[in-house]
Amino acid sequence: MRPLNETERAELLPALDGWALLPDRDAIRKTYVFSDFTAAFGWMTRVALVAEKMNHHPEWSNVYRTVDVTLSTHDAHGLTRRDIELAQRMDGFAAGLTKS
Ligand code: H2B
Repeated sequence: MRPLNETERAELLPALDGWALLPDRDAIRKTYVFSDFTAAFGWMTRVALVAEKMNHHPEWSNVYRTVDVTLSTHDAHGLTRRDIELAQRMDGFAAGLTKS
């Protein structure tokens, strides 16, 4: 895995919904707000199983119904296609569950 190049970034990042580059490291971040804790933790459980299968794990924290997620590929020291793929899977599982 190698970090995304400029062309790939220009194409892939704007297509993501609600994800933003961090100012201080090569990673993307999104905050999900669910209807309640059960929705938030249920979503985390589904994501965790996919992440484990992908062998690609999020940096995340949960407070009640909010889940704050940062994605980066540690082995590549930056953003790779794997982060984009996990972001898309997360958004897919969150569809219809978040308040925005
Ligand atoms: N998750 C993320 N986000 N980045 C990685 O580089 C990574 C990972 N590497 N999960 C995997 C595990 C690696 O440490 C193991 C040994 O395959």
